[in-house]
Amino acid sequence: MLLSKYKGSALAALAGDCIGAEYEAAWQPVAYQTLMELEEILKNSQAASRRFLNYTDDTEMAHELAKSLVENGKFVAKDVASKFTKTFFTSPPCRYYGESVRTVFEKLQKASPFSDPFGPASEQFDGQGSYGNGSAMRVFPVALFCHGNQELLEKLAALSAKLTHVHIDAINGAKLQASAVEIALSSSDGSISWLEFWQKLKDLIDKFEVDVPEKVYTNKLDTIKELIAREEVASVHEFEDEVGTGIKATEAVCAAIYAFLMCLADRQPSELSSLSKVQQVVFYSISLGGDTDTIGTMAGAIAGAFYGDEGLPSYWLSACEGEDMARDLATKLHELNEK
Ligand code: 8NA
Ligand code: MG
Ligand code: MG
Ligand code: MG
Repeated sequence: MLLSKYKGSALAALAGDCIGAEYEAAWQPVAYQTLMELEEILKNSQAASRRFLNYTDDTEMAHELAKSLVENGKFVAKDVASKFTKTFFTSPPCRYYGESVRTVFEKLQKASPFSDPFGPASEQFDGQGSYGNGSAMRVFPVALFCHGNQELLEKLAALSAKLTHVHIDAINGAKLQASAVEIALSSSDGSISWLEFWQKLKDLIDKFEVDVPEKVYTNKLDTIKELIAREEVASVHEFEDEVGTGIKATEAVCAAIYAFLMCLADRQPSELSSLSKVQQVVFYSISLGGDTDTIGTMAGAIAGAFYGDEGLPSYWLSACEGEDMARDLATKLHELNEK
């Protein structure tokens, strides 16, 4: 069962990125009907003519991080920095990296062999660091690697973030997203209510933000609870106003958590009712619009870790570039964790 959760996390993260990337540039809510039309296309296409969906920076970086953890059996900052940098400069244009992170990789490459892996990130935005969601979008392998050890998870989520993102909101976003995947790995469908899941996240964020003057995550998690408990489902526009779906870690991470918790609370839209739970979370998260590939990949990582890989249809996975790699890395991270 745990192996199914590992595979579910890596594969749903992949599907969320690949499917979400189809709508990334629109920056608009995505209609359920549009998503269900894609579902029909994927379901009915023959293997030979199957629509092929490329993954983006989210998966590319997550897989490099996972490969480094697997190869070294521990987090080695120089190796992760080296892998991130090498793939950045050799990957095709369809990866659509964030606009500012290029500067980090250019500086890392110049200073190769990566003597100061955390230096360039700390110079971003006049020393403020990036608050983009790039730290959280790629963090799920840390949760798979650290399963059962929350202290190590928090440490490695922060360290892996700091290679590109030193802003406290980006670091806390990575810790929160990794923690959500860990809670999902550690619990099972039917054994935890959405409110209990939310409370676990709230207890952690209270700790992460204890010294942060502007408690953005704390406030957004409170808003999320209020929105889910409310009788009428919030419109996507209201969600956008109250929480946000943009490239800031504080927005995209909270949007992914909201989508997962809404489905756990059985408040997902009826238009998606023919789908499995994992599929519903991925589609619902993308429907929120904004940074769709990143919200999709993070919601997928949580949902797959919770429900396992059974609900992921083969016609989804075979349409996604990187299926074999995701499966292989999940299996190896599971083996490592068992040792
Ligand atoms: P990043 O570190 O370059 O941050 C992304 C953007 O956030 C920057 O270019 C800035 O505009 C803004 N930003 C971040 N920190 C600050 C700050 N301290 N002050 C002012 N502005 C700031 O990259 P990242 O890795 O965080 O980005 C991840 C996102 O980029 C993901 O959604 C990923 O999918 C990708 N993305 C690409 C496209 C595209 O079409 N190229 C579109 C959306 C997202
Ligand atoms: Mg992306
Ligand atoms: Mg906004
Ligand atoms: Mg994105």
